[in-house]
Amino acid sequence: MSKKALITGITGQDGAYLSKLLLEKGYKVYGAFRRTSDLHINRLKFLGVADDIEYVPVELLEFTNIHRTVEKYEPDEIYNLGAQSFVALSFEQPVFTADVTGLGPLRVLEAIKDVNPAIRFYQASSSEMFGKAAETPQNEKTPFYPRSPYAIAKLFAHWMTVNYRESYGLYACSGILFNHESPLRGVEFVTKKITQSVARVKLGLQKSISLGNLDARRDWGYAPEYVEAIWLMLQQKNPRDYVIATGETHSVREFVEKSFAEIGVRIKWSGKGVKEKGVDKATGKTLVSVNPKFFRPAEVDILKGDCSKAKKELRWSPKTSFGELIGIMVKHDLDVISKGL
Ligand code: NAP
Ligand code: G4F
Repeated sequence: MSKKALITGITGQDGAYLSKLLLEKGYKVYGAFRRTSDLHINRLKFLGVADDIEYVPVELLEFTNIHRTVEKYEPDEIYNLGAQSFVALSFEQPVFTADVTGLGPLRVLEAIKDVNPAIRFYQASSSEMFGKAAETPQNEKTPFYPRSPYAIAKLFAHWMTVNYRESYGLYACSGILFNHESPLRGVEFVTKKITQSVARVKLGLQKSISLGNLDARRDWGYAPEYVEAIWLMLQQKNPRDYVIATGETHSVREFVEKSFAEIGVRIKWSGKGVKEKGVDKATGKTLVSVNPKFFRPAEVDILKGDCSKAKKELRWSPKTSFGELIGIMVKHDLDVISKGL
């Protein structure tokens, strides 16, 4: 009999790629979505899997709803990907973020404990939990120092996952995933914002791009590979937590330069701080400027992961390079924007 998986956050980037992976593996997939005026399943449609999912309304703020869903659908595995996932917004909506991103997973854990403790649980934890990191690269033993309401909420959920595993024997894993991107990434995140803007500049639809901290460094990987690691975590003999990362770190500035290089433009930087500009070396036109409105009250300066444990125990390793990832994203954006999609 095929396994049953319940995925929260089905409409998001990872929800789409994970659904596709699980369907290919023969799973019955229940897609938990929060009710809005429109069920936005564009990512699932893009991957050609929208019609193969059974949609279930699940609100992470509502315990009774989660409990009934777990009881009714009897999943073998629950992947909790649902969250208020945008770090910048968490400074504006800290209480909401704490509730959805922090308490949401606890509600799911409680439902599992109550209904069927044999259900396997995955929690989408984040490298943001390392924050002002005590060491580089970061691994499963690196101390946490969260720098945003989002990261603090994720840390609460991380420790709850560990606690329910240790207290009640649940098969519960926390995947500490570093930034992972794709053509399906939300437009508010810096990578997609850059690649989409670069495509629009190339097509004459936009003149320039405004960004925040150009010096922040992230470990950016390719989302379709990261959902494989997520699935692998729930297939082991024993539940454990894993860092998933590429082991490379790059600045936002490098991301900008490489993205423009994809359309044959070389960027020359001048000025400092909020006066800094990135100009087209050939034409002198300003293509990049800094707007302090994109600065965060507290920043995470550098993230770089060490995924040795996942390599050894899950036999997972990243494949797509930083340059390849940017190439995939810019090409996709050029393609869909030029077709008016
Ligand atoms: P995403 O594209 O922003 O998707 C987030 C999902 O959560 C969406 O489906 C969203 O539904 C859903 N959601 C939000 N609030 C909800 C609520 N109150 N009840 C139920 N569902 C709710 O995020 P992602 O990039 O796929 O990331 C998946 C998970 O991994 C998130 O938990 C994120 O925090 C975590 N994570 C991501 C990364 C990364 O680099 N992508 C790295 C580490 C951890 P709507 O479509 O209705 O908004
Ligand atoms: O793309 P970002 O918004 O991603 P961030 O904050 O690293 O969070 C993402 O990755 C986490 C994993 O580490 C996930 F848990 C989380 O859910 C999310 O998926 O920002 C990346 C960096 C930041 O340092 C930010 O200050 O880019 C900098 N940045 C500079 N200009 C900008 C901008 N970020 C955004 N979103 N927009 C800008 O204009």
